Amino acid sequence: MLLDLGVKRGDVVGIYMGMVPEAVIAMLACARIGATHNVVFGGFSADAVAERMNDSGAVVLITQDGAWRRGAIVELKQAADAAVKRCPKIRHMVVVKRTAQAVKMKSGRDHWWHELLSAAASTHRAKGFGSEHPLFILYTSGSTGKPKGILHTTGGYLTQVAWTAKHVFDLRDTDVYFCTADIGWITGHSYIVYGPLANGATVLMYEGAPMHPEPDRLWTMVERHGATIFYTAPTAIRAFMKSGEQWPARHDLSSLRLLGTVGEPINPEAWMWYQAVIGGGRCPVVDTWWQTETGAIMVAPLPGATTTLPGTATQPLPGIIVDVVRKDGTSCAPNEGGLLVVQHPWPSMLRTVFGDPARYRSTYWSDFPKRGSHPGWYFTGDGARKDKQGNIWIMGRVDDVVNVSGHRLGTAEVESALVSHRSVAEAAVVARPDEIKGQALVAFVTLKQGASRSNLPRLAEELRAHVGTEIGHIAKPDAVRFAEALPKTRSGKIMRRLLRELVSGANVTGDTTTLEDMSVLEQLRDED
Ligand code: 7RM
Repeated sequence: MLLDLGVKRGDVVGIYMGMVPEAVIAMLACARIGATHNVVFGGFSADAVAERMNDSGAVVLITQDGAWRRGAIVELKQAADAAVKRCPKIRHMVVVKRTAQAVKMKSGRDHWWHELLSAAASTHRAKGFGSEHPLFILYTSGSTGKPKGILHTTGGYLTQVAWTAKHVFDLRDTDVYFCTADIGWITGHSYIVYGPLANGATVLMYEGAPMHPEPDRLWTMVERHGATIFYTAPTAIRAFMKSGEQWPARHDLSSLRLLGTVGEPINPEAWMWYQAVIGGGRCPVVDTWWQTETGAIMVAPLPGATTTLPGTATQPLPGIIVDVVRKDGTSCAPNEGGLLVVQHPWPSMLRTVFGDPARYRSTYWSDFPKRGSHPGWYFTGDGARKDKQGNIWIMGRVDDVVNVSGHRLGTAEVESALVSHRSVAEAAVVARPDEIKGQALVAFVTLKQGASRSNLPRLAEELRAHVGTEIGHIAKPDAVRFAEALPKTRSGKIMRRLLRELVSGANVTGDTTTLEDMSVLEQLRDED
């Protein structure tokens, strides 16, 4: 189909779809003909699509009429139309029929997937390409407003995603592997599509929302399909904890034999809950640290070989050389907080920021540059500490690491302490400038269903005391603010930058295009 539309090797093809099989088929079709795919998450707006298509120079956009989400239609074709108006290089749109409501088709430009397919040749011989041939561009947000087009290539990327999928998930032929990520994120690329499929795995892919129509939606599917491996994010685990154990308890989850997490530090409480309630105490939990930029898992236990510990992704995988260092590049002492660097190239590393090699250098390679005999290190942007056993404890992005009265604290640690309190569902901790301490902590907290809201000032005091007991008085937040919800990106990451701007008395000025629900921010601001 793509060849019939004149797509050539090296052309960029946009994919703006929900979680339908055709999305994976489209990605693999690009790979077969040497086109570079640029998947944009189906929850993004027309503006976000246009920006990403134009930045990458895409010539074709594959989309669908609509996607199903909580029983309603997400109008993808409509949004794609609005986007493509501003994308002069896009020559064709291919539209999968999924929801079948009426959509406008522009003749000559727009084509139905099923019509192109019935006209296309029924066989195609996959072409071979060099290992450094571009495979995909995936946009990710940085500290500035403009998203970065992370470029991955073919050989090294596939080598590392295939190896890590096989060994970190202990993937076997009999497994039914279920990863809840969306293919619009790197986790979907590497651990729904390329890693498992390169191993010939059976992959379970789910189109809808995790809590719809009820909070046991995913457990229904684990039971029905006999899923054996389950990979999700801490934010989802905390949401399941919040809705209560009765939901997983309704289902036979005994098919599960391995659980994974990714995306943010997992607080030990959530790790224990996941292990006990979902894993029935039988399943190893693999906490996997990696990034869009690293392409594949870098730090994680090898089940059966590595001793796991709640809250740490444990040790770098074989061949991955990381360290926690000070700003001057010297190694930190055990448990001393520092910067997580990768000191040796790895197969699936990003090759550049598409169209902006200067930004690639300055973002990743300027903190520990190549100089004299120093080879130059990759800076992850994450703060971490390494314990005596060599386990890596991620403390969050460095902008989430704060200094209170000369003490270096990971806001993630304070959050983890807060979440270990019986009333707390989720917490986000940020710093505001403080004349005496340098920085002071403000905690935003959402409460579990059923937690008493009758005396919030007393609960705030209790939470401060609780953090005092868990970490030490230095970590006690100066203020605890109760919220209905926390501002999150569509992939579930708490946008601490917005909270930081809010508590610093500054206007929230930065980019908010990745915020899932704008009203959450308004609500917090009104209470200010
Ligand atoms: C895979 C993914 C990357 C950032 C990374 C960290 C955080 C990811 C973990 C984690 C603690 C983990 N790619 N992060 N995994 N923090 N423990 N297991 O999420 O590009 O979207 O984000 O996510 O800060 O730098 S990403």
